[in-house]
Amino acid sequence: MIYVTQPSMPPLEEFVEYLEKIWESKYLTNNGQFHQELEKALCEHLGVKYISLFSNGTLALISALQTLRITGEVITTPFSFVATTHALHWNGIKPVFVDIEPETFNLNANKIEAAITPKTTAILPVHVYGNPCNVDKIQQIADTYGLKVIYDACHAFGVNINGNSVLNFGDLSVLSFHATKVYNTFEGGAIICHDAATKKRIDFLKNFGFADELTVVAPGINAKMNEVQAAFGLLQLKYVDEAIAKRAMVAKRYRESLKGIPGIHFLEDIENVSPVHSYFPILIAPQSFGKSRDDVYNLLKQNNIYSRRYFYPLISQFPTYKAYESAQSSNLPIAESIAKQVLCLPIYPDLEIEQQNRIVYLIKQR
Ligand code: T4K
Repeated sequence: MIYVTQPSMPPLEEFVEYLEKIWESKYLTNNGQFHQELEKALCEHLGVKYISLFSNGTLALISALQTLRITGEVITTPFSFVATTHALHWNGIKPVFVDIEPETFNLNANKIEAAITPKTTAILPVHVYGNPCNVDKIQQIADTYGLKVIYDACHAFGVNINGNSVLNFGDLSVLSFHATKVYNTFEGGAIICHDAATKKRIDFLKNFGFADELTVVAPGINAKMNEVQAAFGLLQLKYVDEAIAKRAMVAKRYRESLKGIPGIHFLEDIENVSPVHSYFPILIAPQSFGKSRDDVYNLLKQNNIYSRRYFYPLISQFPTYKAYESAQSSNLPIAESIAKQVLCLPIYPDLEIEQQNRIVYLIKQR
């Protein structure tokens, strides 16, 4: 069985040492020792000022919107995991979908202004597959119109632009540490912010709104990362660079073996961006390739290879969102076209060359 991803697991005996410490301390959650250590270690590793750990990325997104008191309408992309828009819905915010760029599959910054109304309060773009959005242009629009920017950076752990973390752009960025991500804590997530006051508010919000034993300053939620997750995170951090280097090898082999095949297109690395190879998406154009994306998906599946059609269907096509004016096909031609063609191939550090050769062999079958 080959899945689209497989978490890289650190040596079990090393994890047992952490577990023994948790057993000794009997401190299992709520800003424990490993939690504090991980926040510090991640700030250093990622090159960011403040990070607040969460139990998963979805709760981090929901809380990020609460942190900045976002209301009304928010401009976002339909080409993402459904949690991006769900986070708006859970906050009673109306998503306004804007089409994506054909080059990066990210929210098209040139189309944002036309979607702004008096009710718009923020922009929620996604660095899809870890490829950075047009951060400068998005900030320029946000400054002009007085909007907040919250990046869904769930695919962008460790991504830098000219050596600067992509997480340093916008007002807040949100990470996911789900098992399927480049860096994982089983389940987990984080919000990155740039000042101590905001970090304080985020920390209150993820712990029911408690500021101290007797003071509740806001209607918070329980989104705390526990000590087992944090310990796993500390251990994973030791191995994450090695894992990314192995992913880079997998990506390179796909590129070499799928290059030049009519009807198959893949994203090139972007200049000045250090990629982490969260995913390896390809586009399959049926007319020139001779088979559709779903033909390839099914052929792989028959051979116990489970690729994924991230992100199909588009979020705008789900029942909760499809009635919105911005969700209509005429507004999202690029996203609709990409969603029909995209297939994410298996990519993870332990994917063996023979397994990868078999995947490529099957894709090339006519
Ligand atoms: N924003 C964006 C842009 C996101 O991509 C995500 C999550 C979020 C927000 C929300 O963050 P979290 O709340 O999840 O932290 C997965 C993940 O559940 C989700 O985290 C991820 N994005 C999304 C893109 O993919 P599924 O339902 O496709 O994954 P699942 O659980 O079926 O796993 C895929 C394959 O990976 C499995 O078939 C087998 C393999 N696998 C999976 C797990 C969980 C393993 O080998 N081991 C495992 O432990 O959603």
